[in-house]
Amino acid sequence: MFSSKEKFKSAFIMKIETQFGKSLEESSLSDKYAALASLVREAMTPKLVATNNSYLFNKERQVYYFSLEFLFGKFLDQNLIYLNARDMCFSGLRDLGIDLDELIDCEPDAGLGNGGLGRLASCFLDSMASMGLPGHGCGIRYKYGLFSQKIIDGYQVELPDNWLREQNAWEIRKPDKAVVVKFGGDVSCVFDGPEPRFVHENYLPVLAVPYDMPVLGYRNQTVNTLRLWSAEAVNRDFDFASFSRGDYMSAVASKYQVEAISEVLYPDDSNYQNRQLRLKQQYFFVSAGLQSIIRRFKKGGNDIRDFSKLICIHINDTHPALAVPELMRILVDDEALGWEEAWEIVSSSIAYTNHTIMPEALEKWPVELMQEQLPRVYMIIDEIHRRFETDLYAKYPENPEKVKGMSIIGDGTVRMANLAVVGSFSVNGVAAVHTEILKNEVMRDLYETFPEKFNNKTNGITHRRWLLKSNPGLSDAISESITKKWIKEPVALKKLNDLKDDRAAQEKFFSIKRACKERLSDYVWKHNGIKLDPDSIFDSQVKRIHAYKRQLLNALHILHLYNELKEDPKKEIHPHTFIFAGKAAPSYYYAKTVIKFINVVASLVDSDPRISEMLKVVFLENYNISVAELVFPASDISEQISTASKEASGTGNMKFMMNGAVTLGTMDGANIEICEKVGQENFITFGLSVGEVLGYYSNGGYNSYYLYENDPRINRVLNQISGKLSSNVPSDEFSSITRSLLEYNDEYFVLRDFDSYCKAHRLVDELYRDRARWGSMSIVNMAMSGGFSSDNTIAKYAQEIWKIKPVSPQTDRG
Ligand code: 26Q
Repeated sequence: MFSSKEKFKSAFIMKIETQFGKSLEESSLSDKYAALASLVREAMTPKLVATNNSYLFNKERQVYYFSLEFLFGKFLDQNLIYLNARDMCFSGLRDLGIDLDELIDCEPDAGLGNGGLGRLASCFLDSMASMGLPGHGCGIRYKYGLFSQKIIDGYQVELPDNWLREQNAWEIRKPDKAVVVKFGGDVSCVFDGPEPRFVHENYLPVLAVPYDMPVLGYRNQTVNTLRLWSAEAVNRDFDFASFSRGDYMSAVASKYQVEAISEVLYPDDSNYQNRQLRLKQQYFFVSAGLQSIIRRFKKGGNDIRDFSKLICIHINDTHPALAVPELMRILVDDEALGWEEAWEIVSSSIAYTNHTIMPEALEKWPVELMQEQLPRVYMIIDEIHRRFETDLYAKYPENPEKVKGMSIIGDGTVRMANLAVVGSFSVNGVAAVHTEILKNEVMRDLYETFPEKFNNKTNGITHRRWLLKSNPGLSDAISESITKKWIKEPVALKKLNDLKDDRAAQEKFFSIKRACKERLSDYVWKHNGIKLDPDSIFDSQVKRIHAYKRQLLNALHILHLYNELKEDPKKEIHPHTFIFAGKAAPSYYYAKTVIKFINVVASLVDSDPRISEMLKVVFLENYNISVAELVFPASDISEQISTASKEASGTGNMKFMMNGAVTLGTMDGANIEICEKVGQENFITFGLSVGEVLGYYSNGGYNSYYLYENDPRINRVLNQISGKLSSNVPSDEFSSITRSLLEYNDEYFVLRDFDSYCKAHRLVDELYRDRARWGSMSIVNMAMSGGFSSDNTIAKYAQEIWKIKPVSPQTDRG
């Protein structure tokens, strides 16, 4: 970044003076952070320009990853590492009496995502840039990211996440690249030429202004772009027409109505209200993104007929599925192509990833809402639907039910998953078992109709963020023992297998793990005022709170363990710290009750001095990327306990494994592949299989009440939670939990898997006491984790779906 430390120091001081008009001494911590971040961004700019130029004139295919979510976390530390400038900055700042780590902490997390899907998008951008691949992101610049969570008296309370309060050092506003997106209005057909034309009038124009964020490749020449769109009123200040009519208030109101589109990220919640704004968000960024891609495409001197040869649009779940009709609209209405020609282009440019198999989570939009907000786009969806249905009736004349099931419009709604499958050339699931369930269950008929489109791409995570950056101690030790090759080629981690039974290597690993536990304990002490014991087993379940992820199973087991310890004063277990973290959607009552339940169990355990020597439960507030980066390195056990068949893949499982934790998990999602890679002996599994769960769903035969009556452990914990667990909790506090388990026959098989889960925990205790055994398990997990680097996943997307190759930016400026 700078040729010498001295040059860096003077540039830093100069930056503070010019940016803030202050001397170094007068500047605050956040001034110093902002100055350093600007310097780093400036250092990336020449590469950004060179990368863009090489893409513009290079006739190679490029991919645009469309996602409503990108969950990056902080940038500064990572960018310094990628630029190979961290050590120099650290020492230069130390000379000036500044602690780099304090500056790094100053940056707010970019939390523009809910969880797995959003983080996956960020990992993918990281891998694309680090592999020199021409791949960009396209999303929304939400003013507020996912809500920030406080735990007050054991309950979740939501606060706005105002991450843009201070200037965002990483973005570049590009007002000259703004485009207009149209909402509402009327469409008429005009016959004034050889072909009829559709004219859209009386619409509400919304200005989409791009903010570009640089996505830096690891120590290479590539800097790709994440383009985030912000909604503004077309006339920024006022609608002068209404202003001059004296209608000041409605002019102001309309400005806020427009800006609301990019105001806030929606929490993952299938029962959400105010759907209209979410639909507008989807169309807003899809339309803006496609318009800007086409503008740039033409600027490169390309013919629109070559679009699919040079461009691939990847849609992250169905949230951007309006790309299908919107690209049709642009090609037919704006570019005057015929329908068939346009359809050929669209359906060979768009690829779709599905992230859920839960039918109730598949997106559907009411037809009236679409007609009202997106009249022209709806006409196009209707035409795609009509043509598809006609083909299907010809193919399955004897089976109208089958045709109806696959239709794009049905029951007064637009079915986004069907639209996405029909309009794309590739449909992928995110783990082998998930793809099989899609093909054989959820999308069986669509798979039969388009078998060639379906493929699997098991998720991955960037080892650069989740090991190199977040666990520097472990990274250094790995590099010392197997060289640094793994950083560029993560499968090289496999060499660690040679050390699995090396006692010295194991002890080195344990001492690093201990240091990571101390680091997390310091954080918990500072933020939660709770003391953790770094010599205990750290057993973590960190992820969104959802019934199918079964945080409840974990909490019920802890309550049972408490009962056992209480009952038998001679019983001893290795001291155990159960760590929970995660947010519940604000309107998801059941999930919020589970949070309260965990916190009540935590206090119960704490209230007994003898038991609290062996058992500790903590719920970490406000789980986000920065908290995740402390938890993964510090954990011994990774709880991945979803009901088999429900977790599409999971990616936290991979982050734990990479940091040497052993998985305690069901045979679900990517757990199955992790278990295959590390071997049964290095993975602790329990519970029903996918086949058994699906069998129960289709044939019945499960009776949760029977287990309640016949398993005394279950009987006891359920009676406890419907009685008085704590003096300040009303006795019906947890009735939604007991009802879900007993009255609704335990949809997620919590009680069915309880016994097996308890046994798995006993095994954990036994294995952990055998240090050599545990050390070996941990090392094998790290060694095999390279296979789950998103570099491998992206290599497969690039080869098998996108057909893109690395492009080397032409630069001699470093
Ligand atoms: C829905 C309606 C309204 C507003 C928001 C939403 C919404 C938002 C986010 C629905 C779903 C999501 C996110 C889903 C998600 O993160 N799925 C996870 O994706 C991971 C990456 O593929 C998988 O590893 C996980 O298994 C899957 O749960």
